[in-house]
Amino acid sequence: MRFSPPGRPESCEAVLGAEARALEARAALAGIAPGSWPRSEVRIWFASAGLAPEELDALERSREMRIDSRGDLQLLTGPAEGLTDLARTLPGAQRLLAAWENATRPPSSTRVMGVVNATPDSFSDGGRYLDPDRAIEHGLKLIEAGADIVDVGGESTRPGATPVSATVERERVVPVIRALAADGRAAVSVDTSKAEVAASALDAGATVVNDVRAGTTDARLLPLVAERGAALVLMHMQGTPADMQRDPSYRDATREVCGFLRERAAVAWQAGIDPSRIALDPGLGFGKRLEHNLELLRALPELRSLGFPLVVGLSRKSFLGALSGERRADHREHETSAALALAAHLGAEWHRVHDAGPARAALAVAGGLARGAGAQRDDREEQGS
Ligand code: HH2
Repeated sequence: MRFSPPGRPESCEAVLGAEARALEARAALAGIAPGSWPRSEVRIWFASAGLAPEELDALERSREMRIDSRGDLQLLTGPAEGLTDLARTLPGAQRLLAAWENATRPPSSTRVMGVVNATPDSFSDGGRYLDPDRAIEHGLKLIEAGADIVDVGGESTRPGATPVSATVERERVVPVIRALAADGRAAVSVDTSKAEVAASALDAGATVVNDVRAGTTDARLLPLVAERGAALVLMHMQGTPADMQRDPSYRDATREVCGFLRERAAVAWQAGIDPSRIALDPGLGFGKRLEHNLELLRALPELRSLGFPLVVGLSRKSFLGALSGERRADHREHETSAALALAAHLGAEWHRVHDAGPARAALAVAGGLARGAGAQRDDREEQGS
């Protein structure tokens, strides 16, 4: 089924389109940061099953483009101009070009999403902000420190956390959301998978729904988001918080996470949510071992080939402690800043963090590095003033 709401760039339609479903375009492999690969040269991994035999044939016959087989994947290299020429007549080449452009486009905007956990049991700050006044005060501090969005949650999703009812979750988040939305300086998001909680949060002024279960557990959630015109974060999780860290396993983590997010984005789109209001999150720490988290971080440029902004929540997570040896989650601020700057360099646009100030500083450094000469000029001006 094809669906293309007005205003959506053709490229994303091409990646999500039904006939492209089988296409595993792997653009900009690990180590190639968005914007850093010369855009005049194309380097795309794809599964040949995603192209019609005559399309593959035409690509192979092209004098400018080169295809190398690596297992079940093909690596296409050559000048972007050559692929653009082929794309005029070959739909398969069009899809490959679209995936490449999405993966390598410079990040459009970076956003800091400050976490407000109105819970007794969150993994790094459980119990500190259960009291609504303290949660509001914390949210305001995050905004002052530079958060563009504050993400308010009333149920912990740490491994083994006890689920709470919609009534309890709503009572925890609504007063906090109402106050932070009334402040007006930052957007407010609600971290929930329950339509009932999301509806009350949107009534209280939230404009973003962050669902770590990507709309898979409550069939009313996506239609609600569509009807209210809210933005939506769809996150990947393997298993449930109760069992996700027992034995996470993947044959190909990148491909599975990519496939899941693409499918959920398509379902959200079909439910009537404007694609320009969808962001995707690989769900670091949710049903993932250390190696899966690292692989997914390295694969951020590939995940961008889906054409949606990427949200990354790595703040204080245990895989960072596994690397540095820091056992206390609330002492992992340096690990968080280092990983955040790398994630930004690889194309993450929304950064979900417990401390907004250090995140802003890390983003300023990553942004300066990406901008190069322009940033140096700014520095000189600052030094001279
Ligand atoms: N991580 C947590 C919760 N919500 N949402 C998105 N989109 N991405 C994430 O990585 C993510 C998330 C876990 O962090 P936290 O809220 O601090 O902990 P807890 O779930 O224990 O409340």
